[in-house]
Parts: sequence; C-alpha cells; structure tokens
Amino acid sequence: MVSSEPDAPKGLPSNFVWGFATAAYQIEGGVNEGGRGPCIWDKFMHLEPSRTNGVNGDVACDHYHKLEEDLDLLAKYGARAYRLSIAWSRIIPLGGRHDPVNEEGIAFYNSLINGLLARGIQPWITLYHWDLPQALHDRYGGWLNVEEVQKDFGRYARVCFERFGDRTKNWITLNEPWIVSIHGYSIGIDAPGRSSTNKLCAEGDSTREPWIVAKALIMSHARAASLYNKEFKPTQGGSIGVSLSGDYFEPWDPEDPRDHEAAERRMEFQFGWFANPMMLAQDYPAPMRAQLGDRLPAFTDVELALLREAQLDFYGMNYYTAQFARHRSTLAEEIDYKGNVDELSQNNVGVPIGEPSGIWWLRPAPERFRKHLVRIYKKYGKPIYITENGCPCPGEEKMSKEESVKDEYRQRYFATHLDAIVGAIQDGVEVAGYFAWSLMDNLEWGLGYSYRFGVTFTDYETLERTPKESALKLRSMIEDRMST
Ligand code: PNW
Repeated sequence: MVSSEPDAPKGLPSNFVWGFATAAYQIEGGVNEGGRGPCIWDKFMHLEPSRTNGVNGDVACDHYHKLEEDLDLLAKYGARAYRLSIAWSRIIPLGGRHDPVNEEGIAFYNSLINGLLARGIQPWITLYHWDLPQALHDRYGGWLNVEEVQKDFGRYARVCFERFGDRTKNWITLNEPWIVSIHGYSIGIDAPGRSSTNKLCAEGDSTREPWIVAKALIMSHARAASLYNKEFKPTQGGSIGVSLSGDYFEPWDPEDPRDHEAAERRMEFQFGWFANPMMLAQDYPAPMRAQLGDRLPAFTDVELALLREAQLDFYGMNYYTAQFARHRSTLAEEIDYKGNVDELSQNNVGVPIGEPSGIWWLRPAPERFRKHLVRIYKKYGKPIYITENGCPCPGEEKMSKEESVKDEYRQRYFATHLDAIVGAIQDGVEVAGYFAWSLMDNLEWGLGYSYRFGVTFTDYETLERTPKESALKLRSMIEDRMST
C-alpha cells in the first residue's frame, strides 16, 4: 500500500506539470446535443455493433451534462493540469473549411476551460483524439484524402486557437496517429474500420491505406503547428506538441545482434514513422523506406518546408508497456507494419517483460519506460510530457465498486512509473509533466465499457462517480518525488 513514501527517489522539478487525461468520445456522451455533428465512431459503433461489443458513445460517462461535477473531482484530486480533447464535430459539425462553426460547441468548451481555470487547473487540449467528423469521411474519404483533410484540419485548428487560445497555453495536435492509421486502416478494429486482412471489414487495402492516412495525419499536424507558431504563439505565448504512443522493445535474445536490430526497427516503425517528419522534418526512417518502398508516400520539398515551420515545443508520450522483438528470417509480408518482427511478452529464456495487468496487452515494465525516455530524448531532443500512463488492475472489469476503489495495483503502477521518470531525469532526460490515464473509467473504444483505466470508478447504470484510492494519492506520490 502506498501512503506517504519518505524514501521515494527524488528528482521531479517543483514546477512539474501533472494531472489526468481523457478523450471526448470516451466520456462526453450528448452526441446529438448542442448542435454536434456525427463522427466516424458514432457511425462505426451504430452500424457495426457486433464489432464493438454492442455499445456506443451516446451516453458514455455523460460528461457533457456532468461537467461541474467532473471539474470538482479534478480539484479534489489536487490536479495542476487536465488533458482533454475537443470533439471536432462539436465545433464544426460538418467538419469542412467552408462549413459553419457551431457556437453551442464553442460554449461547451468555454465552460470547461473557464471551469478549469477557476479551479487553478491548466487546460491541455488535444485537437484530435480519433473522432473525425463523419461528413468528411463521406465527402472525400476523410484521412485517405491527404490534400483535402489537411486544409480542413488547419481551419478547425485555427478556430480552436482563435476561440480558446487566450486561455489555453498547451496544445496537442493529434493523439496516437499510429493507432489511427493501423487500427483504423490496417487491422480495421477502430473507426472507420477499413482492412483487407480483417474478415469483418467490407472495404480497405491494408497494404496501402495506413501509409496514406499517416501522411494525411502528419501534414494535418504540420498545418496546425505551423499556423500556431506563425499566427498565435507570438501573442498567446503557448506551446504545441503531439502525443505518440507505443511500446518499448527489448531484443528477444540479448546475445543476438539480429534481435537488437529487430527491436530498434520495430520502434522506428512505431515512433520514427511520425517523429522523423514531425520532430526532425525528415523522411521516414530508413528501415521503413527499405521495406515499404514507394508504398510510403514521399514528402515534396514544399511539404518538408511546412514540416520545418511546424517546430514543436515538446514530445507527448503515451506509455503503457513493453515487449520483446524477435527477428524473422523470412521476407516481410506486404501487409506487415511492424518491421518484420515477432512481438513477444517473454524473452528467449522465458522471462516475462512484467506481471499481467487487467488487460492482455499491458504488462508493467517501468525499467523499460526509463530506457524508452532516454532513447526518445536522445533522438528528438525535446522536453517530454507523459500525456498518458495507467492500467486496469487484474480482474477489475468484474469488480464491484467497493473492490475497484482499493486499487493497490494501480497505485504501485503509478509509483513505479514515477520512479522511472525520476531515473530518466537523473539520466539527463527533460521530463516536464505527467498525465495519468484516465480521470474516470470510460468507453474503451471497441472493447466497450469493460476494462477500467480510471482513477474514478464509473457506475455505468447510475453514472455515479467514486474516487478510487489512487486518485487521492497521486498528488502525494508526485510531491514525495519532488526535489526539495
Ligand atoms: C490509448 N494497445 O490507446 C488511447 O489514447 C486511449 O484513448 C485509450 O483509452 C488508452 O490508450 C488505453 O487503451 C491505446 O492495444 C489503445 O496496445 C490500444 C493500445 C494502446 C493504447
């Protein structure tokens, strides 16, 4: 049990930013209210309920109607910052650059931002956490149309900077573009559910679409960031970055140089895919070009110039777990997106990367988190904010409220990952902030209302919120680790 930890390693700066994170579609509900237009997740969940556990985001945590209560939770937990996302289709219901702005949507996020500031909490706003306006998907293929979508995203970003930038000083353009590309367009498990390898999907081309979509995401990001740098940062004085996700990879056989290469290549396919263009204004990593050839769309000189104008202030890192990578001796398949490696949770002598958690893909590996921070900082040289980190406790999806709130497993997860951050800071990495995922149990996308990542228990029948112990302890966990 974590209570006060006098012996915790110290090293977090006194101005360390910390708080909790959420995403609009996972908590808001109110999908037909306040003039909101439908997004691709509304359509995916309503048309394909068999692929999404029969649930949808119509109500979710009903945050749309419980704003004040949720803001009070943040204040009660002592958060200094809150990472939220804006639903594009609340701001511009049809999404496009000539479509009308919805003042009711603006008003909702104004109440949210003002409510945070009134409580002394800094808003961190993600512009895109996976909820593309359905109208843009219908109009021209959404993220598949590189030229069109970046213009529409640029205009949406402009509206947000104009209307919220006076009070919002921290912006994240995109959340996890890797998941958008791969889950949405390669394996088809996320909206819009396109794939040529997943039998449940009627449409898609897994050998081509993910690479096109990624370019659309990268150029949309670049439009928003360069716009902010040129037209808003000089007067508003805020900062802008992006949140990238993925596991850290260790070689499966530490003695085999081919597995070392496989681990590094796997991470280039995950992080370098986006970070090379976004952070370094460079082409994709060499191992990706070598494997994918011209299926990876190139950047023109004009596009590279835009990427250079899109200088970022920070690297947002969503980190949950690590794995082992083992090289393959066969040629990469055309549908491969992992750099032709096997991903394993145990190494060559059967040692697991970490203990099981409450979800199959997540095993805590805090020492690998430290190595990941060091690797990313060396490559990209930007201050790092952890924009998501958390877990479900083993068996939590079946627990009662009374059992779930005693979340010792989660408390230990937070404590050991905060220790890893202190370690990385000792290694010379600039880690400037931490957001626990998530403020409350919420819609875990296609998995439904099942796996609980929240520090607040959500009763999906009554929508009652109950703080778990971790919610009330995170503050002291962080303060115990601050240098005095
Ligand atoms: C992130 N995986 O997604 C998202 O940003 C959140 O919206 C989500 O709720 C959270 O992590 C927890 O899953 C991920 O399969 C989705 O490895 C899937 C994976 C990782 C992260």
